[in-house]
Amino acid sequence: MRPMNMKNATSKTQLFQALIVAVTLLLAPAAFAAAPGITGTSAAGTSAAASFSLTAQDAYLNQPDGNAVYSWGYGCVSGSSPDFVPKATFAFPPLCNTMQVPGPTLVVTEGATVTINLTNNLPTAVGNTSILFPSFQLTSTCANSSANPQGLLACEVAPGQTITYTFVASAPGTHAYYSGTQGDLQIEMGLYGAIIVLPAKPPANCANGTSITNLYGKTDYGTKTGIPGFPEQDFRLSTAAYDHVKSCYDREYLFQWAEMDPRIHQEALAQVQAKIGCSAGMPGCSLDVQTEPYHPAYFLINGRSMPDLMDPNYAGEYPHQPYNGNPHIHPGELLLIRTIGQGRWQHPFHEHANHVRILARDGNLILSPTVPAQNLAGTLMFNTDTTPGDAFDGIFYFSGRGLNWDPYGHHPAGTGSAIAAEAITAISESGKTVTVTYSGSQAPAVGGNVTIAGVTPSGYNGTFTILSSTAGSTTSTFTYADPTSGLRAGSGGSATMSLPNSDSPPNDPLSSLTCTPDTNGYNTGNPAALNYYEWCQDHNKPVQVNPFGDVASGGPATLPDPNVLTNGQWYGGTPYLGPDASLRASMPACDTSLNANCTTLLPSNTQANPANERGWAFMWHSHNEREITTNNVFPGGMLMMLLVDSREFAIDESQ
Ligand SMILES: [Cu+2]
Repeated sequence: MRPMNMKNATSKTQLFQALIVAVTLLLAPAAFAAAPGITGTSAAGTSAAASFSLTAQDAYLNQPDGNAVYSWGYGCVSGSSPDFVPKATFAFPPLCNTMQVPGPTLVVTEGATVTINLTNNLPTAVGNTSILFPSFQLTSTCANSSANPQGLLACEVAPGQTITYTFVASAPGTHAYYSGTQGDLQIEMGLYGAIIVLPAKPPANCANGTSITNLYGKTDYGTKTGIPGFPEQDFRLSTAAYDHVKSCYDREYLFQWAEMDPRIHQEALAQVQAKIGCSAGMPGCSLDVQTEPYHPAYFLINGRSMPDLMDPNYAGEYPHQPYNGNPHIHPGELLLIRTIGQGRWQHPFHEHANHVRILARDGNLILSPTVPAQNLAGTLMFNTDTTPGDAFDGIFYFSGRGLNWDPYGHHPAGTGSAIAAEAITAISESGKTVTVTYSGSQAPAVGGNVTIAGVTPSGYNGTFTILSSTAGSTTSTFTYADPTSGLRAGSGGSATMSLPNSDSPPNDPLSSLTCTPDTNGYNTGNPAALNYYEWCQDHNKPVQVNPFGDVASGGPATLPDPNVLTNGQWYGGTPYLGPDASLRASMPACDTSLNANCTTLLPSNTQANPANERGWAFMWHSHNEREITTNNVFPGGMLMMLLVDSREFAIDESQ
């Protein structure tokens, strides 16, 4: 946790803001995780009673511009030790602070009797608070006492007092909870959260390995091909979102959208501080914060803004904002998107890469009127608006179908050879045949490509086809036909080419896979195959381009200048072009007087990605441009990146 005074100091200049954003983007690890929450006193997966002890308190929320914004939120009462879910191991220990925004995600099972004890530990001048559970019928009655008076919308709890709400978790799905007291102020200040109700009887087909496409539980996955990280931990809360055969999912993420107007928060803080020590219910012991006009400057997903939301769940920098927003899937997997519109505004949530099939709204599964037991009827949406107080569940998947690019990054030659950049020790020309001698004891394949860079004169630099090659004990040679006339000899530089039998294992374990299309065009014959669910029409059309990838023949794409197109480490709106993009982004310094085409593109942009990661990044964001800024600085606000990685890359949701 950074000290507050430091944060405030750095917020003073735009320069520092920009720098902090840039540095944070560079350092942000690839972090991705599920829908973390707490289960109260009964375990998830049972319909037994679930009891939660919550408190409402104040604290400060960290924003990427350096601000620490005074806020109110629900949390776990001091000293309580709830059960955290999912049960898989997180990189940072799960934590339920006494105040967090959003409030703790309450995970219960359909049919459970849910008891929530809420203690009002907000500053006395704030007055009463409460919780509304808009999807459920309360079974508790209101005492209508001084401690628990009946309010306009909810039974409330006076300062320092506790109230108990009970209801039966009747409807599976994603639901909101939020303050039912002075909502224009209390929800704005952060008093909101989510309830996830898991189906009591998830359909059997959702666990049998045919309906699901993910790699969880496929114990031999990766071990056969020497790929670390498999089997992956299972971060799902269940195998199905509803008691319906078509509601299976492979991964799930919860996104709560809300905005903040810092002026309201400053006014609340000033009034709270001016009334410290006042007695509850006495004249003057209340707030009069103007909630109009409304000019939000912070646009939050799960209480954080870009880029903070890409940091891990429970990361120490955000003691009161434990949940991140960082979806991550393999091609073909079914991603359950749980979304709630909190706050006051509607937000145009746009999922790039594919449309989203709406599964349910506020826990109401949308079924076919003719065959409801088998078929769903939710619409396919380009943009899934979030509406205040409204939740939806949607199913998303990405196969790469129709892109004309292979998201698996296969090597067309099928050799699995390693790429090497070798130092050139001599270069000579006879006729138009160039002989290159380089350090190394391996010869590249004839017919493969080599890219020469840094040679003087620069006419030798470029990408050429190898005509012949000879391996030696310390140096080896190859030849190519020079399209430039008049050159005699050169010096310096390096040659980048594919070399067989490298000491390192083949860097592309997918290199010699076959793709056999089913009737829909996907490779689904063997669920254990590395390229299971590949769209076969694009097989062997890798995104990596020689010399930066391991594709000797080059690929269909040329990497854009990251200074032009990137948002920090991610390629904004364009496919992330694989691990070898890092090489280009971090090329050693070069002398443009010797080679006009050499570039030094620093700071590098993809270094944080694991070496074997190759996939695609897509912005998932608000389509309101203002909302992808933080205090008017881009990038920020409601912006996250969906990462689609090929199946050889083990997705670690532990962060
Ligand atoms: Cu968009």
